[in-house]
Amino acid sequence: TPSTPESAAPDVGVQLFQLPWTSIAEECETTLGPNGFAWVLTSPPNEHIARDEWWASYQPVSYELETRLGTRDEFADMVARCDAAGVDVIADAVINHMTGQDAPGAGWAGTPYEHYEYPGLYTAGDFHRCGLTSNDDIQDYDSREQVQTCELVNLADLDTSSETVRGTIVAYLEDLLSLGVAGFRIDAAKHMTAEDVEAIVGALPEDTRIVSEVIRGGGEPIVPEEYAEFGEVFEFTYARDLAPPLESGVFSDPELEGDRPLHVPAGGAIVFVDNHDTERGEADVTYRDGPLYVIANALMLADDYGTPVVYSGYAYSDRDAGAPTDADGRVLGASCAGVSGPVEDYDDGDRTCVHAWTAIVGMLEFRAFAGDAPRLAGVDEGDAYGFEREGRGVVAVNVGAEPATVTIPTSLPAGEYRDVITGATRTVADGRVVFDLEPLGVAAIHIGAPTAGI
Ligand code: ARE
Ligand code: CA
Repeated sequence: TPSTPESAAPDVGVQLFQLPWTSIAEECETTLGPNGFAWVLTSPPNEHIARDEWWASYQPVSYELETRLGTRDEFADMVARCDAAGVDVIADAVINHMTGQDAPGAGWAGTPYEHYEYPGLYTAGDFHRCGLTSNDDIQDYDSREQVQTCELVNLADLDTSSETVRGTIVAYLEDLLSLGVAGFRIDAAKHMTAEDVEAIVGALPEDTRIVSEVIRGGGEPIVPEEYAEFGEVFEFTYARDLAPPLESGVFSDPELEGDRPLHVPAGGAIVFVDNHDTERGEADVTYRDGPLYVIANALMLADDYGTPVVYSGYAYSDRDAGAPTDADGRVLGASCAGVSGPVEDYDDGDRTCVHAWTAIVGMLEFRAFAGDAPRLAGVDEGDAYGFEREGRGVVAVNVGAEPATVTIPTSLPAGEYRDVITGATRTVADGRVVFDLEPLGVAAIHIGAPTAGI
């Protein structure tokens, strides 16, 4: 029986939304590294408008690495400490646009700006003014031209076809690489042509990891596949398919098992249950759903499609509300030490700490042992469902409000196994494993954790 994981390279990432650099460094050392997370996605690291909402981060004023999440030195220290803990840092790169404020102002670090004037960086001629809609805003996502040359919610849209604009962006990304980041989430990639994004990232070292945010929209002409040519992409269809069975209990769906329409090829897909936009929008299952959210994450982490990124943010009742700050507006640090799962009632601003939850950590262990073994056809019994990763592990969930039992045929050797979720003993005998599951329960066993043979 193998006692070391099948996959030498851990692949799971975590998005630590609006967490300060000093806290991310600590999480890398105490939680992410030890539990086998491969990478962390940070919020944007460059100077932004001075406003309290979290989305101030998405309105760049300059490429100075000074934000309410920390200073340049703190960012550099975080990258070094995460790297030493075996965790790559992926920075959120907001390069499609600058600010969306009509009035002039000063950024977080004091840099003055106007809507289309950013001293030392860009002047009015560096921006698209599409002239296709009344206020130059995107109105029709069915129009490629509008989406890529008009403004996303009034955000001054950089002319990324311009060599000088590209050069300025590349210099910013190179600065981050010089501090040791492994790659970038390309924010709003859909709003730049694939050609423009490719030209920009093509100027960076070949091993730079690129993950483009291109939200798949029903029938829209711009699709993630265009951006999968030169990097990875977030596959939004995955979360959309994952959620409905959690409500209905009907899992036997060919779209979940095998053939996946509207999904980019697995090798280039980053999958997630939710992210900072979808938890405030389209996602049906979020931290608010407690155990159901655990189930969604467990199914994703057990799956053989794509590279998962776990989302870890903070509780809110106002969708615009930023993370809690000190009197100077700096976001307060937070530690996830000792957080073992979701709680019933969150106060606004509480960190969810999803990456520290026992079940998530257990599923990372499962995933490491599952390696690249294929996902076998599942067994759907009432509100319970489970499947095997061939010869490597078995996972089961119960989305119902009553206890449930599901029997899953398995090729795992007969014996007793430690359930990585509950710590209970689960028995494989006669080529099957019978899981007795709590209401909204999860169970998972893998070949690396037998407790006894039979
Ligand atoms: C804020 C205010 C606006 C104001 C603007 C300028 O909310 O009212 O006009 O500032 O002052 C985030 C927030 C926005 C915020 C923005 C800037 O979500 O509310 O605007 O920051 O501060 C599209 C894009 C996709 C984008 C989503 C939000 O295609 O790239 O919209 N996602 C990324 C980030 C966001 C961020 C931005 C981009 C901007 O993840 O957090 O915005 O940097 C269909 C389409 C999608 C489309 C979606 C929503 O599904 O298929 O492509 O997503 O509709 O419109
Ligand atoms: Ca654009």
